[in-house]
Amino acid sequence: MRISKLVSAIMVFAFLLAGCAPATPAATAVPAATDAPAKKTYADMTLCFPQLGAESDWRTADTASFKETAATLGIKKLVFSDAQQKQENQISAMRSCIQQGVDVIALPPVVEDGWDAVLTEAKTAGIPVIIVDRSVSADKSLYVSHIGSDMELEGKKAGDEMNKLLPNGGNVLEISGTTGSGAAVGRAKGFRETLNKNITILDSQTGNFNPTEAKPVAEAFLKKYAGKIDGFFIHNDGMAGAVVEAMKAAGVKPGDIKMVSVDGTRGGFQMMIDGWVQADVECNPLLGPQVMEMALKIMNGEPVDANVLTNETVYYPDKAKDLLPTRKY
Ligand code: GYE
Repeated sequence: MRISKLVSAIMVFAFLLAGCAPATPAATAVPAATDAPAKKTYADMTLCFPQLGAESDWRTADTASFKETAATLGIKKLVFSDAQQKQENQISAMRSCIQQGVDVIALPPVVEDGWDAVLTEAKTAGIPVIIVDRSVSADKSLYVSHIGSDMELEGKKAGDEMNKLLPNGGNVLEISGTTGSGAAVGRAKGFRETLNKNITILDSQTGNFNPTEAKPVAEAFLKKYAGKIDGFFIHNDGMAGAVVEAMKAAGVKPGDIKMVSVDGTRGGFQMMIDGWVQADVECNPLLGPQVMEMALKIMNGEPVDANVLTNETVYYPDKAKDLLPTRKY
């Protein structure tokens, strides 16, 4: 009974197929269908992610996002490495990925310059590159897309906040991120473009996005400019934490010196709750899902946008307590 039903179903299907078949002989139609390359899935993907370092909570969350997304989507392999903030390490990690013949490279460049040679090598090998998080100065033809934040806009937002915090003007100090990095360059530029004329940047030094390196900078600033500082613009929350420690040691009370920071990490939220930070400009590190989705499209020859910007906001102390438990990083 069942078999006869199956047979008649097959016959009906065959009949329908014959009816739908184009006038051309079946012999040419059939190979055309089977020749079409099967769509690649996440299970086919080997993604190279030469991470730049582990200098901040932002970076830790970014790394976790890539590892977790790779596991959730079930990609074939994530080739992960940590360059410890050294460009030469990132370049050799990329070269090793090119040699392995990975499908796509997602590169978070520690600095903007100096990528032309290795990007050309990837292109010659036919391996597409997505620039992730920070930007590169290399020609756009050397990579497929950039996914990340608008760092200049973040700097502008920080400048707006400082203007609001110091309506009568004043003196500010800046501790910037890694020298020559897209994040530090963009934030410094946007900040200067927006800052009111009655606010003076007394000094600016790098803390390399790293609290340990930012601490002595903050201590030296507080000594050198004692009594003259109205505001701090700090390029990330980790370094802002180091500034708080230095302020405590120098006897500065929360809010005496206004502080604007960037990232919106849990640490940043806690500093807002405790009164040390008055505005935290969000920078989203959870880039794994967007990057892997784009990598798959590229593997399947589908078009992708040349620049994908992350949607970000500014956080303030008034809602910090309510929002802290919801923060993912
Ligand atoms: O703000 C900082 C990290 O490149 C956007 O790098 C990123 C920055 C982020 O170390 O915390």
